[in-house]
Amino acid sequence: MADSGTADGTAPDRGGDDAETLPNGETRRWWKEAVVYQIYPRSFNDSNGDGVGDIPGIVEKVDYLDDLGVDVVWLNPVYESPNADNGYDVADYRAIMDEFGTMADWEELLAELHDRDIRLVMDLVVNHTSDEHEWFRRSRRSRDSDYRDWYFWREGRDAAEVPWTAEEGPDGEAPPNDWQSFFGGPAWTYDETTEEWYLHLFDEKQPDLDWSNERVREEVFDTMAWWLEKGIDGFRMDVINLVSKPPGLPPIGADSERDTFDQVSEGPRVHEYLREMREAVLSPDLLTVGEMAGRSLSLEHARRYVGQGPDGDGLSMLFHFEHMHLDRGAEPWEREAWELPELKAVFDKWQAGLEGAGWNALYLSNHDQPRTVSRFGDDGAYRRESATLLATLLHTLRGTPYVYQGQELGMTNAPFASLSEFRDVETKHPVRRAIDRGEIDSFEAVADAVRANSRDNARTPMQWSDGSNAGFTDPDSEPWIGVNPNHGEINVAAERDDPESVWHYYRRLIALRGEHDVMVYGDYDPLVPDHERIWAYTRTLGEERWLVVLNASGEPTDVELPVGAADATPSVVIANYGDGEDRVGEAVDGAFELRPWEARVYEL
Ligand code: ISL
Ligand code: CA
Repeated sequence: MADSGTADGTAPDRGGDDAETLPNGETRRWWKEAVVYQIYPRSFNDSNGDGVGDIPGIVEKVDYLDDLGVDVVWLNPVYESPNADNGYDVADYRAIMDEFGTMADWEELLAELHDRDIRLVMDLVVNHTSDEHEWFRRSRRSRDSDYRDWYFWREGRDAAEVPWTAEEGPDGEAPPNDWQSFFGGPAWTYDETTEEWYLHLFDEKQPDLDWSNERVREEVFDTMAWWLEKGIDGFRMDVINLVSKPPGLPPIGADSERDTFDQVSEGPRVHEYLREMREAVLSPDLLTVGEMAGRSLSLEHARRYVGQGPDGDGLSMLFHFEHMHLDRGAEPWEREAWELPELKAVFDKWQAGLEGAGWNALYLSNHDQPRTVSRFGDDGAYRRESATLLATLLHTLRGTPYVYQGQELGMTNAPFASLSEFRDVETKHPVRRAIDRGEIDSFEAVADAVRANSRDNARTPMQWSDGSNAGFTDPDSEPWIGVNPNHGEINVAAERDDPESVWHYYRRLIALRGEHDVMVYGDYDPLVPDHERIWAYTRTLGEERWLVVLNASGEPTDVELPVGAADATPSVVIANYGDGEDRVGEAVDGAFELRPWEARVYEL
């Protein structure tokens, strides 16, 4: 791997592009070989006892990250913010939020990471700003402010003439169109100062920037250049597929199957804007990952986003949401049933769909999603087995794995007992609103579904120890969100002491990726796609061939796989039952017997 920078925070050399090509035509890149660790600073480690995680707290844990072996840290937003949406409402892109520390603390973090060859990727939140950002303050002042057209200001409609309504706003006036905020209610807020409405796809404190304004794009690119100058290694781009709004902001219409995400994602100029960004500030040596929110992203658009040729937008990779929508209904209190073949089909589609065209980002959870083991595994009797099986999956597909803090411990969803224990706008606002409007009876009536869906599951504090507050903050302090009561059993200290733990298994997987090109670059070929319990595939690079066999169920399962192993007794690379020692030297002949949630990786 290339040198990843120096202790004083200097960026690694981004010089000439003479990247090596592998036997299957894949281009070698550091960000393909990397494992990314995502840190949600508010919930990671609190250094000063105010109950809120902070940057000095992350600095204290840099050696922890180094021991785990990760190559990159993606930091959720740490910019100045009133925290209506935990930092996704940025008031100043070039300053650090007071609660998290100072710019000097951030610089120290970058230097400490680079010292250990760990790179740093920052969150770029530029679909919207905070309403407290200077640009919006000015925009709001008058209809002829210089900043007016940095945002979307429109006159209301006559409520008698349109089918949509809003509770707020002057009598008889409806918002400019029928778009809905992703956090509930209309996507427009009426502003008395100038008697117009402004657009916010998220919270009313998150007004959308109008990217069709060239000055907006220039400011965004300048901000990016400013952070790159400070030595960072890339960006995670928040809802970047929403930045080009359809001209005229057309309403969705009553009987349409479409929702607001469908209406605003992959807008007409999105690729043009990203190519402009690529020209202005990006390079193939940066890790750039676009968050492509919503359920309507097509492979065709995806290939353009990650295309590295002259017509591509040049992002390193993207987050799609297809697997995230399998179990979730339209509202926070709605759930959908799903079966394993559907989940496999989503991954098969994206593995094949980007082959030769771009690179996958692999994730099973993040700060917006429930915990991986509770959602796709079994957080009861087979917590360790299912968490390690899911870890095997994450690290053996083709793409770059993203590990969300606590996932390496098999942290679980939390037992929130009442609505007041939640902190997230995406949970609280829609549920309160639906109760007020009589659409649901009470929190208790929908508690199970809300608990299963909530983003707050991911946001309970990192479990460092079995002590009070899980070692996240001082024992006497009040954490900003409750600690999961299972920290007595699930915590870093205990798992580091136990060689059989989820943590040690993650550590081994991460190390393996650094040693085997086939694990990173190998072609992916699915086996038994319709099997209801078994997930199996091969990875092939030149002469090397690996087989991954996963029993994604709590039942012992037999399976015949058409693998045609050259060697009848292939070696086990890694396995989650006693490291597969009991299988060494065992003939496979394509017939496998797997224990509940058993995972095995063979070298054929
Ligand atoms: O898909 C979701 C939940 O299942 C959404 O929360 C989705 O992740 C979100 O709409 C887009 O997320 C990003 O932008 C939001 C912010 O609240 C999220 O934390 C961020 O990841 C607005 O900036
Ligand atoms: Ca703190």
